[in-house]
Amino acid sequence: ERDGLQVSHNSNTGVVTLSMNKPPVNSLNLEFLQSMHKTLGEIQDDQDCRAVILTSGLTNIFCAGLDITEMYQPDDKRLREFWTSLQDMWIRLYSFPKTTMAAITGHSPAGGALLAMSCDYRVMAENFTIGLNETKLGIVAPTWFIDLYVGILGQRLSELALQTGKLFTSEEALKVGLVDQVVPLNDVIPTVEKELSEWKIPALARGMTKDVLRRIYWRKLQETQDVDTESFVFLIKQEKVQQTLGLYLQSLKNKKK
Ligand code: CO8
Repeated sequence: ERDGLQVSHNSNTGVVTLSMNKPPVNSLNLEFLQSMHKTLGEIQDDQDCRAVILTSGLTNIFCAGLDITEMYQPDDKRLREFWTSLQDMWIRLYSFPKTTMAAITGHSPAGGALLAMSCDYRVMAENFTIGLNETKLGIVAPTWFIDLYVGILGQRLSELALQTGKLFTSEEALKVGLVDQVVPLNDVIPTVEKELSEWKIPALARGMTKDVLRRIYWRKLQETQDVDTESFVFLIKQEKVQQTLGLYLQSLKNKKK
């Protein structure tokens, strides 16, 4: 256990389970993104690892997405660093040469959905939600989030879901192909493990095929990282955006009262 991440290695199967464990909701702040980036790098270099299960150690939450407090009334330098860390972490996860499967054991909005969509296979527990709900917060999902969505859902469904900031229930997500299986909560990990055991595919061929399919997307971001950061910063600094983010944060806090 280190920096909100728990890594466990099964030496029989070569499967590493990477469990996000940052209460209360696994929100992705600067430090957490950096630690995910670093840990993924270590797993990538681990010769004994052939596949990764990305999951959560928290009840009811896979990942609540980007930490909204990083974007609300931000410090300029930190805001840029935050976004660059997200870009770097995403490039690493999306281009990961080993098999990656998401065990979605709770809600998975926005950046949480991005993590899940970047894996090769997704198993989700019943009765949670997943999707890119950015417009509901008054912000815009970046092109590279949208590219992933379109690749999975197709143009028409993406247009509808992205504009309305729709969160799909697990059952809806299964129907539209956003996740590959929906099972009771306790069956999520065993189902992923079973699926992995069935992926007995020569690693080099599988890895190269994944690379062919994915490299245009992560390279596109890699080549435009600075521009992408500037447009993120520009949007976040809009007064209207700040107001909406503030209200959204407040509404999360008021829920309890
Ligand atoms: N960031 C920061 N804090 C959060 C976040 C978050 N994403 N989500 C929840 N929290 C906080 C809450 O404010 C609350 O704080 P406190 O205890 O101080 O009141 C605490 O975490 C617990 O939250 P809840 O009480 O709401 O916990 P629940 O278990 O009832 O619900 C949910 C969990 C479903 C995850 C719920 O908290 C939720 O819906 N959160 C918001 C999720 C969301 O909309 N995330 C989107 C973030 S934006 C993003 O990821 C992509 C941005 C793309 C870039 C845009 C470019 C401009």
